[in-house]
Amino acid sequence: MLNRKHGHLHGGKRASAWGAPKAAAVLLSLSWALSACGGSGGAAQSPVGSSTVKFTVDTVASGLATPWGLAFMPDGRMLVTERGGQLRIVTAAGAVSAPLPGVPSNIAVGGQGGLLDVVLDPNFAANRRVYLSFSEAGTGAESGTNGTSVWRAELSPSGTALVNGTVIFRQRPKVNSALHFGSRLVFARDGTLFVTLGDRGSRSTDAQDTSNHLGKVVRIRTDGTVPPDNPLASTAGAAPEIWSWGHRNVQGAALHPDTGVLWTNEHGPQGGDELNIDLAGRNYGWPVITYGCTYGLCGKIGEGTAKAGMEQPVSWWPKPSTAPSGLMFYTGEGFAPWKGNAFIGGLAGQVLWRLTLSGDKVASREALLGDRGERYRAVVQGPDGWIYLLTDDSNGKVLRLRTP
Ligand SMILES: [Ca+2]
Repeated sequence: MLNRKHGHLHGGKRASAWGAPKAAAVLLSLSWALSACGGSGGAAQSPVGSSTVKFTVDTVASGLATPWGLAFMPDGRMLVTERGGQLRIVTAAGAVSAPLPGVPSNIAVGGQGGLLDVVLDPNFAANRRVYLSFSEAGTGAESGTNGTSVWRAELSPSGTALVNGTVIFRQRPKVNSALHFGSRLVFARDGTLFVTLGDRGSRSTDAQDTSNHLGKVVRIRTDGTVPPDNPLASTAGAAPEIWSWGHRNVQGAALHPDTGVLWTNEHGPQGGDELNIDLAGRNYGWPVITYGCTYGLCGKIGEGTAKAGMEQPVSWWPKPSTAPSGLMFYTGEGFAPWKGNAFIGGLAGQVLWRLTLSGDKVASREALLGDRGERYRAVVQGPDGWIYLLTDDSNGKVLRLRTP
């Protein structure tokens, strides 16, 4: 039962998905079937299957309060954020540290907001720099509002605190909302930092308005300044940090290992979650074009699914929405058949997606771990070549997938 595989992506120029009602039914039935198989319990479990690989799921750590971001340090330990505002160190053996002091003091915790992603500087071994994204509470005239910000700090020599913390980026404008903070942090190969942002669930035109940071991916230097080759750096009236726009809520991002190009995934409307190749100066359509419909009554959104000058997703998810979070391209040796595959966590979908790629196209898509009933927030390749996941729960876990 576990060795079944989803159908293949349809060809053609338009974005494709397993979007036909029949395919959606297959997805549903598979996920239902998976839920009836397998079991869990204990730190290490019996090998479970995919169409190509048997693997074991280890619970490395548990008891994490809604973990959101995970970054491996050179010594193999992990920095893990908890949405409530704590940054902890988790060892490979599963020991969880006390919260590290030195995180931002004005985190707006609530709804989807809080302490979110974490990434190490590419030169961490020398400069000990750590970057955190978080929803920052407004003060003064901005009291009652919030927005995604990026905190740069250094891990102290003893490794027990962050020091010299400072905000290097603030999403403008701050909004009174608990929704759509985006918030993945990814270093480009040139040392600039991508920050993915959401539309804050606010005015629908914001994601198309390049004078603000709502519904954008931005690219900054680590001192917060703007790289002069950003696509709108010389455009009057534009926010110069912008890399791409027309996004709804981007919660997965990674560089393609062969090309170095940024790929992102985002929460679309109902039946409109997307995977995109995220290129400079491109408009990804929200809310003018999109797949899917409004949550609730499934009302029409925008003008349709395609428009000149707006990008199509590489792949998208029909109803039921999977709610993608986290993105990782596998480059390790432990899962040799999976080399080059993309992995995406599903929150509402409660699966780990494995996508096979053919160049810039998605060739197939397989749902893993559907038997566990867990929401997958982040997916990261460990230095040991295994796949690490964060589960989105008040008793959140670090999981490790390894071959038996
Ligand atoms: Ca789009």
